[in-house]
Amino acid sequence: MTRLVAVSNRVNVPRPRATPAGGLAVGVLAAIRSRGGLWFGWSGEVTDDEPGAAALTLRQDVTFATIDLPREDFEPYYGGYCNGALWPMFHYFIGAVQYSESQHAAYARVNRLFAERLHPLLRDDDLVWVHDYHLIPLSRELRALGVTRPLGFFLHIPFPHAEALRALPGFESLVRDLLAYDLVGFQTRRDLACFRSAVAEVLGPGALRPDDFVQHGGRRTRLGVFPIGVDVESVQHEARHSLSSDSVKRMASGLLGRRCVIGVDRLDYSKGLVDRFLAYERYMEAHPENLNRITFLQIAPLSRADVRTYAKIRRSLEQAAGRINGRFADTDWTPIRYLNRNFSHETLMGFLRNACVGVVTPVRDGMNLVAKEFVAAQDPADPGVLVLSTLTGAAEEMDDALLVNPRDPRAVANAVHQALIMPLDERRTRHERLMQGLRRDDIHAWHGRFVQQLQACTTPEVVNRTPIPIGRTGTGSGSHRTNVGQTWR
Ligand code: ADQ
Repeated sequence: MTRLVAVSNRVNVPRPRATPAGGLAVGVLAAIRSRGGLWFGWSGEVTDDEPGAAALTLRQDVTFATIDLPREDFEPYYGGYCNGALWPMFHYFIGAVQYSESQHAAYARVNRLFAERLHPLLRDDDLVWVHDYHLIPLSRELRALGVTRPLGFFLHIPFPHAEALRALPGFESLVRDLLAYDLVGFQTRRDLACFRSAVAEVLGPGALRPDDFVQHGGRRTRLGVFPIGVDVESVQHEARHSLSSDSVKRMASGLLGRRCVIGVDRLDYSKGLVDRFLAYERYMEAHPENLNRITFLQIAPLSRADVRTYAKIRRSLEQAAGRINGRFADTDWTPIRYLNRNFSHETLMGFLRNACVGVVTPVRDGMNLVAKEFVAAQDPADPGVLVLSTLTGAAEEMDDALLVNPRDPRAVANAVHQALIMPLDERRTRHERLMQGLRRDDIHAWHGRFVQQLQACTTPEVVNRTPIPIGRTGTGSGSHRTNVGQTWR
């Protein structure tokens, strides 16, 4: 079987008791584990030296190949161009986009470094699958090194319409770089349609061919929709199993018989957390009879804490939670329990199972795996209800959730109320239908379909036959390396 080489900004080498990986990491690992292969990316360390060859670690048929990043490039690449320009632009926070030429140049340098360190590891029949917005120009850099084999790219976040994207300096090269891949995958049909609008803007509508192909400069790029899913059996198992764990028992007993409304998100402005708190305040205003009978648990571990916009959203949330709790709390009850903590995935699934309403209300999200995990974690005999933002990719598939506009506090408050009073029959019917979708488009279907389509791309040419040495190789001396502690991609 051909080997799968996955490339992402951050590689999470599994370690006992490590902090949990985000949605991307879970999906990538599932893909490589299904056929064996290599996962290449950043180690989480920065160095003052010239970054050396990739360090290789073998774990259960997966080779993890990691490189350090130059200290001077890391911040302008990661906090700067990736998360200060691309992330807000792709999530339609156009006013928050901070573009700088020097950050853009660091982005280009890091992508070149990725290509240079990855290239010697490639074998002639590898399938190369690149993940997410950090690595859009990797295609161009690999092509410049003579790589002609099929390259696939999957965008985990939304793709904005050309009308928005046009505001980003240099957007044309992002579009051209994406077209240097053979297969480009998106989460939803909407994202694909937006990418087509960007192709038409840059190359003219003539480049768009029927059946989702783009023809340009002698190359044909296939476009496709591959909605990421969850491992349904594994989530169900974790949710059941963790009910007897200490953390989940403590969570359940801390509710003192109250019903639980839950939100679980990375702390990110795209997740709509302030609007969610305000909507919950609206719910409490409208239903004083339920004060002291419901607890809203919001788990939001910090991410990208060094990026300015993230520090701001954190402050806004703390203020909103403090004000709302001050207004409604009683001596024996806190309406909103707000935790900036990571939990193991299994514990989280137990929390989701114990909740009767899941509130997933991002103002923009590529997919949102928590929505799917909430449904999969429920007890089918007495399932909870999902309140889901129409602005998530998940909403395209999950119309048996209660779909809401996350910016409309009255609509969200009404949906929370409807969820709390929904009769058992209706909850079961909705849950059953949602589960059918989750099983059909699970994590295995996601990577299986992508890899199959990548394999169907042009026959690859021989590039390099160097076998991969296994074992840890040096990458710059310890004293010059700094772990900058990024757990989330
Ligand atoms: P994220 O923005 O990270 O992913 P999401 O899809 O919700 O968002 O995935 C988060 C994952 O992290 C889930 O599996 C969740 O269980 C886990 N998680 C969240 N909070 C946690 C906590 N406190 N402790 C432990 N685990 C936690 C990006 C895109 C999404 C897209 C995914 C996958 O932004 O739109 O769905 O990639 O493609």
